[in-house]
Amino acid sequence: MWSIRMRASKEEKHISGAEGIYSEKEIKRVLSKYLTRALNHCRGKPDKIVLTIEKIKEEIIFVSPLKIHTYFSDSPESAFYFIKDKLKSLNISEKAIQKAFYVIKNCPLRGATLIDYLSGERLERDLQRGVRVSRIQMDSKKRIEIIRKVKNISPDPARTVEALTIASKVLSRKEVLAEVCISDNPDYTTGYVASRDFGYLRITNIKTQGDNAGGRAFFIKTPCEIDKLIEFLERKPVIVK
Ligand code: PML
Repeated sequence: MWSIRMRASKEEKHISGAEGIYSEKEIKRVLSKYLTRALNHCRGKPDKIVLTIEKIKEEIIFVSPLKIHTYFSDSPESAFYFIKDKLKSLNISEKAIQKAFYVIKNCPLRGATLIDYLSGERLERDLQRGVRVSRIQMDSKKRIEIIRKVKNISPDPARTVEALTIASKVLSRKEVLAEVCISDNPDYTTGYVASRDFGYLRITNIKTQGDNAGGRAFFIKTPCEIDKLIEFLERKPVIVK
């Protein structure tokens, strides 16, 4: 199997990205799909596109997808209070929640920020980049099943599948208590909060249309071996099945 990744940027600023695990015979098709995506993004035309095709040499592990639910919020304010409630039910502190939202809204990162669930301290080694969850794929049958399930409620079912794949890998680690995600796409106003307890909880109107700010925060139960966790999130091949 092969890991294929795409990253498009303009003047070093992130425009779009995609990735998956594929068989050799799928490489050509996927490259063309990723290129089309890189060149046609609402954040603008990139001046650099990096495509990485890497043979996977280590064992692939399989994890289950989180259960999907949707909460229909009517404004970013009510979305925020809803998320806060959910995170507090997991004993995540007010300080940690405020920090996560501050980073998501003010620090454009390629990857996610890792937040200590009590102190609110940022735990990732590279504060400019964050932690990029990589080497992931949704099993093709599962993908069809999930697309069918969300096609009437998600404006972009493929995006929902991608995000669910990331959240399912991330929450397969017991050190991670929860994830919050707001899309950095100005046209995509549905985000989510996820945990093993309440699943993948999509939230409409998490931000207003046209807002470029977005990102991911993972709440980490400390003490933990942070380097091992980062290595898993960035390098371990995982198929969600
Ligand atoms: C959903 O519709 O399920 C939410 C997906 C959030 C996607 C975040 C992103 O743009 O990558």
